[in-house]
Amino acid sequence: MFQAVLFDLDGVITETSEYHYQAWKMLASGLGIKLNRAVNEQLKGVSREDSLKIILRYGGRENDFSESEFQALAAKKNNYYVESIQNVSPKDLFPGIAALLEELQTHQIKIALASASKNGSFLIERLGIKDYFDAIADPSQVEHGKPAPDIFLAAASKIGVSPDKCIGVEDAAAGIAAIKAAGMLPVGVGSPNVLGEDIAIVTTTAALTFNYLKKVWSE
Ligand code: B16
Ligand code: MG
Repeated sequence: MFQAVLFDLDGVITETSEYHYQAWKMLASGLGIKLNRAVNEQLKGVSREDSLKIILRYGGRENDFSESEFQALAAKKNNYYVESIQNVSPKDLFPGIAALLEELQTHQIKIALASASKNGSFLIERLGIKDYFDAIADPSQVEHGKPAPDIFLAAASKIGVSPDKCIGVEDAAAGIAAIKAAGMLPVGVGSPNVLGEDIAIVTTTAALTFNYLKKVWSE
């Protein structure tokens, strides 16, 4: 039986990608770069710094900033973003997530966050689910972002559960790759076209129940 479930945040627990998009758009327009949703798709699950690199490359401005200017741009985007998530509340939780956390806790399954976001802790507090989490892996402490396994391995290590007893839940292809590389069982939220035909996938988080995870684990 699995002993832990490791959750991605954006796209699994709640939808913050629109807030990220608006914040990046504001930053980019100040640099004369016009962002669109297709570019935003490439930023899902990708760290703040790597997202900025993608945007600057897209706008042909990758060589225009010193390291300190680059860091200032990343900080400016984060200020826009943090301002926009101040009113996030429990009603922004995706369907079924609160019930799943409750069920996992009842069955003494450990729960951890494996998000690329440095705002993860603030968000799960605003969403009213922080008490369910046994650990939050710190993305600023891991060397490689998704698709590398680092953040999932860090989460498992923090709760003291062996990777082969963990389920990882993700909505991004890079995240599924990270879970596989960590030697964990992936469960995708989304479509097989994006996440792969070879893993268990739900189209809505409402289908993520303890019984569903048990079934996937036993197959
Ligand atoms: P921050 P996830 C990711 O969250 C987002 O999908 C991605 O768009 C964002 O750039 C990244 O977190 C870093 O976020 O700037 O708040 O540190 O999907 O890994 O939960
Ligand atoms: Mg995600």
